[in-house]
Amino acid sequence: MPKRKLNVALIGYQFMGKAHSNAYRQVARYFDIPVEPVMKVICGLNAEGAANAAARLGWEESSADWQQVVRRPDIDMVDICTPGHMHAPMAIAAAEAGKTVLCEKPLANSLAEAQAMLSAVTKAGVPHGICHNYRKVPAIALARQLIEEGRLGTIYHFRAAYLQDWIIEPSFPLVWRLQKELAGSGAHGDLNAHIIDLAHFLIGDIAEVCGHMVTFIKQRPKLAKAAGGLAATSSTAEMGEVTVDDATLFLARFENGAVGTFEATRFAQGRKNCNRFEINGSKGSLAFDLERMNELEFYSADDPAHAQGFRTILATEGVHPYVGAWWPPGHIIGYEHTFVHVLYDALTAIAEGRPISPNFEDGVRNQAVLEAVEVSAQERRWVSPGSLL
Ligand code: SOE
Repeated sequence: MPKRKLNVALIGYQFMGKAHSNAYRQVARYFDIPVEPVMKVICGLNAEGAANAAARLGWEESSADWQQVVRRPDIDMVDICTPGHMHAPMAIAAAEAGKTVLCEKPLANSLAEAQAMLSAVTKAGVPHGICHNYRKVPAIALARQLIEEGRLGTIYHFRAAYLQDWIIEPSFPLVWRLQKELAGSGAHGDLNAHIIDLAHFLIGDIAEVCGHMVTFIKQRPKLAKAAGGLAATSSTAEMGEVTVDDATLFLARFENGAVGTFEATRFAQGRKNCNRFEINGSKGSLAFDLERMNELEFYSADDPAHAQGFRTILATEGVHPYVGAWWPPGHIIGYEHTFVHVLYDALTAIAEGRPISPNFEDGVRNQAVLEAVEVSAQERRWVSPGSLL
C-alpha cells in the first residue's frame, strides 16, 4: 500500500535547518514509518541563500516569503528552525492555516509568546511538536527506562551542566544569539532549555528555582553588512551591547522532593558541546556526557559489595531505543541521528493520531522554568514556575 505523504515546509537553513534537512532525507530510509515526509520547500530571509540551501540540502523549492508558504494548500507541516523571535509569529500563522507545526527549542523568547503558540495550535486542533533532540539520544532514552524500572529507587539529585566556549574571545561579534530582542536570552534559553527538558523527561516537574545570570563580556564588535549581505566584522567595527547572559546557574526543588543544580555557560574554556548530567537515587546513580553520547554510566547498589562500581553501558544494542534501525552493536551513532529520531517519533505519532512528544505543552512548561529563573535572578528570591502560568 503506498505510504501517506506529508509535504513539509522548513523555515531556516543555518545549523538547525541543516540538521533537520538531513533528518527528513534519512528518516524514511532507516525507520519504518507509516507516513513519508516530502521535502517540498525551504524558506529563508535571503532568496539566493534559500535557493542554494534547497539545492544543497535536497528541497524541491525555495522561498524568501514564509508568510506565503505557510498558507500554501499543498503544505501539510511547517518546521521552524529560525532565531527565537520568529517562532511565535510563524507557529501562529502556520496553526491558523491548519498546518502541523514543529518548532526548535526553546519554544519562544518569552512565556507569554509560548502560551500564545500553545493557544493557537490548540484552537486550530493541529498536531504540534518541539524539537528537544537530546530526549532521543539512545543512552538518555535508556536512562529514562532504567529510572522507570525503579533501578535508581527514590531520586535525590539531578545535577546538570551544559558547557560551551564558542564566544569566549572578546573579538567574537555581536551575533543574533547575543541580542535579547532576537534570542530572548543567551546561554539560558539556548542551553538550560535542554537540561530543563531532560529534567522534566527524567525526573519530573520543578516546583521552585533560585538563579543567577551573568554577562562576562558586555560589549562586542557589531557585524557590518558586507557585499552580498554576508555579515562580517572589520577591524574598526562599531561596538554594541551584549543584552543576554553568558552564563546562567540555578538551584531547583522538584515536586517529587528531589533537588537539582543547573549550569549553562558559553565560557567553559575547552568544553565544545558538553551536555552532561548525573542522577543519584536511593538504589543507584546514572551519569551521561554528550561528548561520549553512546555511553551511559550506571551504578547499582544491588550489585554485590565486592563488585559495586560505575559500569559503562554502550547503548548500541538492538534492545536499546532507536539504534536497531541503524547499525550492528558497537557501531556508534552521532548528534545528527537524534534529529532523525525526533522525526521518527513525530511522524509516527501524527500517522497514529497521537500527540507528538514532546510538544508545545512541554515547551510552555520549559518556558515557565526559564522565566522563573530570570525573575529569580532579577529579584534575588526563589520563584515557582507554576506561579507564572
Ligand atoms: C548552540 O548553542 C547550539 O547549536 C544549540 O542551539 C543547540 O540546541 C545545541 O544542540 C548545540 O548548540
